[in-house]
This record gives sequence, C-alpha cells and structure tokens, in this order.
Amino acid sequence: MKCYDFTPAPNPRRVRIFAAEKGIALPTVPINLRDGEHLSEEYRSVNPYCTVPFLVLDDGTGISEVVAICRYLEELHPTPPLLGTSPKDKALIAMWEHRAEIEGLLAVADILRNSSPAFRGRALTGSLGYDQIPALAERGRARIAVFFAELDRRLAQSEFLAGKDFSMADITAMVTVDFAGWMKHLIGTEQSNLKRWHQAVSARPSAKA
Ligand SMILES: N[C@@H](CCC(=O)N[C@@H](CS)C(=O)NCC(=O)O)C(=O)O
Repeated sequence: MKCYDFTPAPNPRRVRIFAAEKGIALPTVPINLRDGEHLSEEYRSVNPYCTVPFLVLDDGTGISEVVAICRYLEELHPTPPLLGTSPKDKALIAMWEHRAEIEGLLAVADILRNSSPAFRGRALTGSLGYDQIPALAERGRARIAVFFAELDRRLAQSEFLAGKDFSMADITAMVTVDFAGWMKHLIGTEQSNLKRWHQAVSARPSAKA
C-alpha cells in the first residue's frame, strides 16, 4: 500500500504519527499542495476529493479520511492499540478524537483558510473552489481559545486525553495544538495541564514523523 502525503500539512501528519507509533513503515507519495498538485487531473483520478492523506491498497482500493485510514491500520496492526480495546475505551477515544478534529483542527483550518491570501478561492478543500469568509477566521480564533481551555480542564483530570493511555485522540489534539501555533495561537502560560501533556506527547519519537 502507499499513502499520498504532504509533509507540512496537519492531516497527513496524523497518519504518519499513527503509523510510527505502531512501527509500520508506510510508503508515501508526495503531493505538493503549495504547487496545486492535488488539483491536477492526474491526482483527481486517484482521489476525487483532492485531499491528502489518501491511502491506496495493493488491490487498488482507495481510502480517504484520516479516521478511516487509521482504522484500517489499527485492524491490520492491533498492537499497540491506539483506538481502544474495551467498549468504554473505544468510545472515549472516538469521542475525544472527534472533538479534537471538529472543535480544534477545523477551527484552526477555518482561521488559515479564511484569512491567508494563499487560500483565496480555496476556503474549503475539494474539487470546487469556495470564497473566503473573513468572519469564519474570527470565529475560528474564538473557537480555538475555547478548545484549548477545554483541553486544559480535561488534562487536569487525565494523563492523556481519553484516559491513562496514549491514543489517536492525543495524536489529533497534538497536531491541532501545533497547527494552532502556525496561527500564533499558543498554549496560555496558565494552561499548565495542557503544557505538561503537550511536552510529553511531543517528546515521543513518533511526533517527528
Ligand atoms: N477530512 C479529511 C481532511 C483532509 C484535509 O483537509 N487535508 C488537507 C491537508 S491537511 C488537504 O488535503 N488540503 C487540500 C487543499 O488545501 O485543497 C481527512 O480526514 O483526511
């Protein structure tokens, strides 16, 4: 199998970290988003959604969406589990992972895509171009502050986001915190729980993947 990837982008990084935690050597094919390679006819014929990451299996099956790719890798390589083993852990990891993506990652994406000149006419991913809405960048800034505060409260009670073990929820949240840094939204000096956790997850070798 091979995974279409763009190293600087946050979503492919989630998959690379996930694979690294499991010791999976995942061959990657670079797609340069800055050069618009993802909008080329050639890449559209591979992935009509024009996004990365995109996993292609040896039989030609294509899988988009980070959560779906990671689910596939988890089923192939269950150890160490990153999506949980008990019903409760599976649910908590899915819950926190989803919150991190929807409330965190997408809030930062709204800031970037609705304010940066590089994303004019490309405020959403996909084959259609959408105009920027500056108010969404403002809303994104408000939402990411709320999300960081939520993370700090949660991490006061729990070593990792979904419980006592590192999981996919931590991967998405760490990528979100780093992505927010691009937008100059940093961990607050008073957010000691978030800071403790971020230092711990960033020190894992997989964080460099
Ligand atoms: N929901 C998708 C999101 C993927 C996504 O947004 N990827 C970004 C890179 S982080 C992308 O492909 N951007 C293409 C573009 O900017 O048009 C997933 O989970 O894979």
